[in-house]
Amino acid sequence: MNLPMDFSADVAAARAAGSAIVALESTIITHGMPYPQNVETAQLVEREVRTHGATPATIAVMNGRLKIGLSDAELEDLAQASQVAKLSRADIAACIAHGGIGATTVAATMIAANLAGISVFATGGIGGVHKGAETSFDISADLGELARTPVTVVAAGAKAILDVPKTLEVLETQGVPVIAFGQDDFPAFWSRTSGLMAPLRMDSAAEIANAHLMRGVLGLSGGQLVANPIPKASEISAQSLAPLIAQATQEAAEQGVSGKGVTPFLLQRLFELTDGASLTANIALVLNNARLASEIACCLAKPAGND
Ligand code: PSU
Ligand code: MN
Repeated sequence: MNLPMDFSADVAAARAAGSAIVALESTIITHGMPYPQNVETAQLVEREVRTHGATPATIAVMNGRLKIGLSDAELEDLAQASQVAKLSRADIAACIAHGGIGATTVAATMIAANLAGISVFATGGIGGVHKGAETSFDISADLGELARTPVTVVAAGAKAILDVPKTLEVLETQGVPVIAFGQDDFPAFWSRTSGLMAPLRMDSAAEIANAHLMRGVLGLSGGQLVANPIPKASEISAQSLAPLIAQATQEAAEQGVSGKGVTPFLLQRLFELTDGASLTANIALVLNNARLASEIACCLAKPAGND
C-alpha cells in the first residue's frame, strides 16, 4: 500500500530546495474558530510564515489523501465543509482509508509533518490534561504524541480550560522538553504567565533549533514543546477569564459533553462568553507562534555548520 500523501506545489519546491517549512494544523480552522475568521486567520498565518522566510504547510485529510500544504480553494472548502472529522492518532488512518475529510489536531499534524520530513510546527494551544481528569481521565493524545514524534511544536502554552499543573506533570513524566521562550514562566495561552515556572527557558530560535538537533543526535524519540507567550498588547487577564472558564466547564459537564467534543465546546463557549475577545487574542498568539516557528525552521534549514 502506498502512502497517500500529496504536497502542494510550494511545499514540494521547498522540500526539493531543502528550505525552511513550517507545518500548520487544521483543527484550529474547523473546530477552534468560527467561519469566516477561521479561513482569514489561516491565510494570515500562512502569510506570516512566508514573510519570515519559510513555506507554510497546512495539513489536513481531504478525499482520503493526506494533504501537506493546501491551496486557497482547499482551505476554503475545508473551512466551510460540515461534518469534518477531528483527527488524532487514533482515527487518522481510518479517515484516510475510507476516503474521508478530516482536520488534524496537534497529534495528527505531528504524525503527518514527521512523515513529510517537516521538523517545526506552529499552532495556538496544545491539548492537555483537562480539569477533573482524575475522574474523567480526559488527557489529550497531544501529550503522548509530543513524547514519541520528533517535531518541535510552538504553542502559547496551555489554556486555562486545562489543568495546567497536571499538564506540566504529564509532559515531564513523558520526557517532553517544555521550553518557555524569552521568560522563566510557563505561559497560559491568553495570559503571559501561568504562575508556574517552565522546566526550561530559551531566548533564541537558534538555541531551540540546536536542542532539536541534539535530541536527534542522542536518538531520543519525541519532540519539544516551545511555549511562546502571547504579545503583551493582546493579553487577557486570567482573573477576568476564570469565572467564564468555570461556567463553560460546568455547562460541558451538565450537557454530558465528552471525548473529542470537550475542547471544541469549551472554545466555542468562551468565544461567546467573551464577546469574541478570546478569538482576537487567539489570532494574535497564533501569528506570534508562526513567526517564532519560521525562525526555528530557518535555523534548521541552514546548511551544516551547527556543530
Ligand atoms: N487548544 C486550542 N485551540 C485548538 C485546540 C486546542 O486552544 O484549536 C485543538 C488542537 O487541534 C488540539 C486539539 O490538538 O484541540 C486537542 O483536542 P483534545 O483536547 O480533544 O485532544
Ligand atoms: Mn480529550
